[in-house]
Amino acid sequence: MKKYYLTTPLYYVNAAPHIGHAYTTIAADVLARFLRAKNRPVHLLTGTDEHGAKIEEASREAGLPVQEFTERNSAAFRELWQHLDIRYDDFIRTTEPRHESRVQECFAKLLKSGDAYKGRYRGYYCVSDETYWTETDAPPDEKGRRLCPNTECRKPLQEVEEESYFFKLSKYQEPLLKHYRENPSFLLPPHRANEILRFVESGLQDTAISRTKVKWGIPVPGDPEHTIYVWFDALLNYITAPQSSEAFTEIWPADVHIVGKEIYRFHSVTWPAMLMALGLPLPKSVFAHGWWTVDGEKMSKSRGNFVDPREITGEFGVDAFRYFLLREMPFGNDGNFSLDSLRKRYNAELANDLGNLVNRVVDMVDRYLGGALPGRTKQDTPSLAKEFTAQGPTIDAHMEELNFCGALILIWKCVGRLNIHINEKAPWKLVKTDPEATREILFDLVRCLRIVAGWIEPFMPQTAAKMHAQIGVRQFPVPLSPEQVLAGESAGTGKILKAPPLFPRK
Ligand code: ME8
Repeated sequence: MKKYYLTTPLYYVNAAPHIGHAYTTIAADVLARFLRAKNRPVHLLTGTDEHGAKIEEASREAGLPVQEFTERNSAAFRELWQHLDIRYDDFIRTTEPRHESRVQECFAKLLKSGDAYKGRYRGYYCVSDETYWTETDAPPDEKGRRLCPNTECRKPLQEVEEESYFFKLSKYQEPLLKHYRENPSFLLPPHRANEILRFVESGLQDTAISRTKVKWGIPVPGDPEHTIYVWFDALLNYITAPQSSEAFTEIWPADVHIVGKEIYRFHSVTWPAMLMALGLPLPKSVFAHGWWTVDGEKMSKSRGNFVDPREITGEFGVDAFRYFLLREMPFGNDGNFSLDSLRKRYNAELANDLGNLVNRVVDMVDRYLGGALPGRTKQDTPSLAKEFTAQGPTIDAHMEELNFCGALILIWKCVGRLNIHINEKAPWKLVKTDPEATREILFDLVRCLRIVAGWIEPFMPQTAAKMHAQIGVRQFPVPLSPEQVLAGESAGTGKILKAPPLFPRK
């Protein structure tokens, strides 16, 4: 059975991973966990992009041999993913032999078909973005400098003239436009599609795909004076990672490439054109999410304001960090990160709304039922758990559309509903007159908490596990959907577990 194949970008190893890298990878992990919980076979690929001028320069600045430098920095990404509870299925480094040899094969194939040819490149190059720019893309500013036209970058460009291999991108202009027209869910989210359509309609130029001035790269087969342009090399990772043709057919075509908006063009124009040239099916969609600023400013080396995920998790925990990133900024939009807004959401939504709720319910079961979990009552009257179950399909639809924020908003509406319900029913009063009705209410509340725990598992796996332990879920596999929760109850067994608050107030 074909697996749902999702990917993150391969991150450059020039510097330590920051909140932006964590964001994309957490989003991919959340989607993968959601799908696994639905018993969908999933393949999540991430990795590191290790060749090219940018890495060569950074290793020189660090005073380390480039291999050692990339080794060390790639490991930092893997360690961070472990820390952030990212469960990927494969991690690819572009310096691995499995990748390098297949990149050379692809290059040779394009040479043979005539889709790659030798020429001469004259123009400008941004090392930071590893991007070619033309004279008209980057006119000189008032000081006579040519700066990278990417507004997120604006670094000075290098003037380059060198012999270069080119990829016949121009040939794919019409086929690309046709593909976009016929596959409206290829360019996601829809509000970003126009930018790509305008760009392709305005005319595609052939692009350079090799460098002679950069030594740290994969040699062009049969012409080792040239190394393969880092983007041509890196994009291919999505197909070089599977080791065998069986593994390849299990995952390809990818279901979604999740990328930041600044590399959307590479993924929605260059990459599908490369695949067409290689005679391979195209991914089903490319999803570009927005960018984080920090306290209203762009993150940059000169400002020194890169947010280190470990600093945040050290204070607030891994789950709160994962939750905040996906709750604060709708996936696809831009947003701002600040400790202040993180603290506000932490205290209001995690400590108060959810943490307190779990505490209250566990406490009441302890007090009024001696800690024994309430079992199904005789009538099983219309209950909140049934109302919650009706929300399941909408939450699932949001998740499938990568609308993580929408899903969380809906889940928290349910959490709010539980808090109101407790206040209205006031079990602490009711227990004095009607213990059976109290039991029924507590049974419903525990069931609802089990449903909530299943919904939040993709976002906050540690919290879901703690909730399951506290509310007596001993089944394996743990019930993660409302249907599984409702089907899996054994009446009146087990005990609640009293535990410290899920989210101590900050
Ligand atoms: O571009 N906000 O790697 P990279 C949100 N190697 N996301 C951000 C972000 C921010 N401020 N900053 C970075 C490369 N990201 C290439 C990719 S793929 C074949 C090659 C995230 O290390 C976002 O996902 O610069 C963005 O696309 C990625 O990091 C860029 O990582």
